[in-house]
Order: sequence, then structure tokens, then C-alpha cells
Amino acid sequence: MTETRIRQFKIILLGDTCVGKTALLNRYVDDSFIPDADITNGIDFRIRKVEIEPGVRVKLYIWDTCGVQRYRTIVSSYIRGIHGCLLVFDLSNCESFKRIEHDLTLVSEIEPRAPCVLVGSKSDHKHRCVSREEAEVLAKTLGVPYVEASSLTGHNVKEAFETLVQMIYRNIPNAKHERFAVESRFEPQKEEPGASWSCLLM
Ligand SMILES: Nc1nc2c(ncn2[C@@H]2O[C@H](COP(=O)(O)OP(=O)(O)O)[C@@H](O)[C@H]2O)c(=O)[nH]1
Ligand SMILES: [Mg+2]
Repeated sequence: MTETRIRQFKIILLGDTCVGKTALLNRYVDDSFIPDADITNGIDFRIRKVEIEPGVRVKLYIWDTCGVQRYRTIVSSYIRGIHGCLLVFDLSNCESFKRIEHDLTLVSEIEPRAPCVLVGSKSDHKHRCVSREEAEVLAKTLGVPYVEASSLTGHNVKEAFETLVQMIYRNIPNAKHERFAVESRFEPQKEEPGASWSCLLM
């Protein structure tokens, strides 16, 4: 009988406010899109289980941040202990693209070994201000993969998350032999796929 080992990966979504981080997470976990959903207050938390290769299942703990600069210190504390990061910008918002290096620097200072994936969100948008070429140049400079995705249509959302998951998996020494446990100060109460947990910042 094939042994199914469960690993736990902690992932964080970073990027400016309103770039579509929560929408990416909702699409990935629930396969849903809620137009004009509530703004993330502080930090939210979702879980999804995936099978990354036959017999190897991973439980993803995905932290969603609010993107507001004044929460930088709090967000920094959530970056500690992460295994990977999605750096999200909005293809129709140039300012959000300019912020990417800042977010990557934050991750590199705290978890230098954590792989990151650059995500250009809202690829369905008619009005783009960041071209694919510009984003690919930045990704190459930063040494990270680049994925364009739309939570509205669902295009490439799974690919964005699972590119990162594969990088994390390959990053773990002896990944095929070791059980890999997440170190988290906040364990969720519910553990079924799609479970949510949130921390409201006042
Ligand atoms: N057209 C389009 N709009 C999106 C997409 N993703 C998010 N939005 C919209 O962008 C706004 C901000 O999204 P949200 O996920 O709350 O951004 P967050 O602050 O980064 O979490 C909302 O009005 C969403 O409906 C997308 O893929 N396409
Ligand atoms: Mg949000």
C-alpha cells in the first residue's frame, strides 16, 4: 500500500492593498469570485490540501495580508517561519508593480531561503499598465518565476500557487524522506480544506 505523508507549508500573500490577494485565495481555496468582497482587516488565514506528487500530500496554510504600510511590523512577524511567498501586483496598477521589490526585500531580510513567485493579477483587465515584458524583466532580475493570473476567470490561479508549492517542496532537504512540520504560533481551529482563520488588527 502507498504511504501518504502529509507535509505542512506556510505561505504568505504580499502586495499592495486592492491588488487582488484575497480574490486569488478565494479562487484557489473555494473556486469562487466575490466582486467587491470586504477589505482584509489585518491578517486572514485559509487552508487547502494538495497532492504534489503521487502519495505526497501537503497541507497549505495560506496567510492573506492587508497590504497597508502601517501594518508592516505586524506583517513582518507573520513572514517569520514562512516557506514561500506570492508577491502580487495588479497589472492595471503601476504603483503596485513598483512596490514589489520592497516586499521581496522584506521577505529576503526575514526568510532569505523562502522561494517567491511574482504574480501579475487581474490579467482579464482591458486596461493594463504593466506589460508582460516589463514584468518578465523584473522577475528575471529578482530571480523569481512570473505568472499572470485572473481570479475573475480563474486563469492561472492554481498554477501560481502550485508553482510556489513545487519550489518549496524542492527546497526542502531530503523532501522525499522527511516529514516536514510547520512552525506556527497560531494553529487554526478548523482543519478541513477551505477552513479559515483570521486575526483582526485594530
Ligand atoms: N477584473 C478583476 N478584478 C479583480 C480580480 N481580482 C480582484 N479583483 C477586484 O479587485 C478588488 C480588490 O480585490 P481584493 O482581493 O480585495 O484585493 P486585496 O486587497 O489585495 O486582497 C475587488 O474589487 C475585486 O473584485 C481579477 O482577477 N479581475
Ligand atoms: Mg484582501
